[in-house]
Amino acid sequence: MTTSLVKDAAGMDKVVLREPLGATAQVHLYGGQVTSWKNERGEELLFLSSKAIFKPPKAIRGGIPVCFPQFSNLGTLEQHGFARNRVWAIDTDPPPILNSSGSGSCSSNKNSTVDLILKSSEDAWPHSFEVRMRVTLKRGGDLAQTIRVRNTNTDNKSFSFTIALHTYFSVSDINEVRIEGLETLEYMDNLQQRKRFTEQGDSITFDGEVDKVYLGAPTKIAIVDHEKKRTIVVKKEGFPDAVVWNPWDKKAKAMSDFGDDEYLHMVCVEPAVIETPITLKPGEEWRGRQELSAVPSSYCSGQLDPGKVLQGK
Ligand code: TA6
Repeated sequence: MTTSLVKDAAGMDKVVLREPLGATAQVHLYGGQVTSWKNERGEELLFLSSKAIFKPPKAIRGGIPVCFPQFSNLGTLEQHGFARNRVWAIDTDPPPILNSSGSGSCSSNKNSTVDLILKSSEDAWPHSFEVRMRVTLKRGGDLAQTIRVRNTNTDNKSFSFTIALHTYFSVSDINEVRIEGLETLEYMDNLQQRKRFTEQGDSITFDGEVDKVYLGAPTKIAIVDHEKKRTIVVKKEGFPDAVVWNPWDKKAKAMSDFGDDEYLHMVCVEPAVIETPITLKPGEEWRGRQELSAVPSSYCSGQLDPGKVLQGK
């Protein structure tokens, strides 16, 4: 298992995680953002736009942006907060993962891990906080991400926040993708002024723009890529909601850092805290986690493997 700090083509710092069977992951210090997760065959499992801008203050379009302390634009801060537009630091407390020469190994266990931290500074948010993120590439290629928010206010003030791991998954063709696990749930539709509806389908498929916040979403959500015969399973803790987003063609064209046809090859499934913000008193800490795994999935007479996957069989 190795973890190393390198520069990307744009000269930005990123940490590369490797595990012995060949899977890798990359985390940019800018935004504390996972920007790549590849399986042992070198296949990229996350979507990163070919037009992504690796230059502050623009957020990197793709991977796993961290939306904190505000999801969306419902509040006083910029869209999706500022955590994704800040440079995070390697967290040396807990003990440094990377040694001074920028490489190191995790002798402690079979995983490759990096710890990052974002501390409050002169942000437009009048609170002291520490956000710690641990990204772990497990032996065999599963990717785990734990994020902790601590209120470090000294003025005895609580603060509330919403948060999401805005994960962009790579898919072969959005028209051949189903999402399992969110059926029958109540959701807020961002395309209809966040009005509430109940999901009717027996799974979610795509034939146009989708921007929905599912409330009280289950621990496990499956993204079934028919063409690739691959299912990505998202396991989440601490995030009661889940956002599903595909911009489709019109919105894709309107985004300068997104290719016109790239909507065909991505879907966002985002563990989130949206409906009920988290409130922390000074000294209190919140923790959320997502774990991503890619499993083979095949169809037989229309029965979806993910049903088994979701039930953990
Ligand atoms: O998660 C879905 C969403 O809130 C959409 O409404 C869309 O705005 C998307 O996030 C991307 O937001 P961004 O600020 O990264 O362009």
